[in-house]
Amino acid sequence: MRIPLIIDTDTAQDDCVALLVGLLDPRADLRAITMVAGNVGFNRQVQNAHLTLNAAGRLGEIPLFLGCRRPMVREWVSAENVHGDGAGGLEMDFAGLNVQPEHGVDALIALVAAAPGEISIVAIGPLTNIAMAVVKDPRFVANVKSLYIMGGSNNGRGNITAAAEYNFYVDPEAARTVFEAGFDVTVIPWSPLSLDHAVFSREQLAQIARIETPLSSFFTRVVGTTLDFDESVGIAGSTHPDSLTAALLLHPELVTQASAYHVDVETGSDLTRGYSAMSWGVHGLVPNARVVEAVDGGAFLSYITGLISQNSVPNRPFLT
Ligand SMILES: [Ca+2]
Repeated sequence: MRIPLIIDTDTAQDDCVALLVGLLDPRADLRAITMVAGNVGFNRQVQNAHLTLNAAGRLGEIPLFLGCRRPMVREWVSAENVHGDGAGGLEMDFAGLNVQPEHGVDALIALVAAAPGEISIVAIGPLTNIAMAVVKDPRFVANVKSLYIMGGSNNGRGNITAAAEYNFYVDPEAARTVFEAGFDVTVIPWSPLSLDHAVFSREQLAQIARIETPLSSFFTRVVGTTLDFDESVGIAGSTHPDSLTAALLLHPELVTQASAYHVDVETGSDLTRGYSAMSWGVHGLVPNARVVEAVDGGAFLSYITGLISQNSVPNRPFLT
């Protein structure tokens, strides 16, 4: 049975891989892509989404909606120092490519309202769009089947600060709003889960590059550019928390350990802005999320490798 989903993304690097999961996995029924301010410049993120659709040969087939262009309360903080343009310098002719006229938040609200309880959302950027939909439509939470969130750390290290993971740091008010809203939430944290189970080594990436499909070339180009940065911060390869999040919705059998937690996000402090307090049940708090603690990392690598071994025909030539 196919799983209907929407991917809410700040498209750069592993977001592109997550979109490929939604585009290429036969279990995925990708209804829409919604864009949120995050990793790199907003318009560049839109281009990166188009590049990914093109790599999959699906340009123009999936509606792309533009959501919030900045966090709810704070100034936007980019991760361009990590991601560059987010696509390894890949370009194409973007002429004539359209986005939907409706705002991304309205699209999220309308799409799940049209199929109440059927559509899951994979949220792999700052949670601004999701929080705004919560604020705007009191029925939104109940209409969403499940919400898969990449963000925070489970009593582990941050990436943008010692305390905080990027997505929650950028819009902590949105993250807090979402965790208080009552969704059926699954969290895929940065640390320790993604660092332990969703890092591809240079050797593994070289094997993927040798597949030599258009998709493996795209993957190698987009993912490879952050390797030097990753190694400079002590990570032995490319990181794939966003694609893992999409994969776990479609293939829950990849999860080997998960527990109920109470998750809240710090909004009041400068030092720990965006810190995710994940309470594992001993503090008397009511659980509001399922946090993934371990996955089968080998099976995840095999899954991604299988996806990009498929033959696709890009709609337009890539310009490099
Ligand atoms: Ca992302």
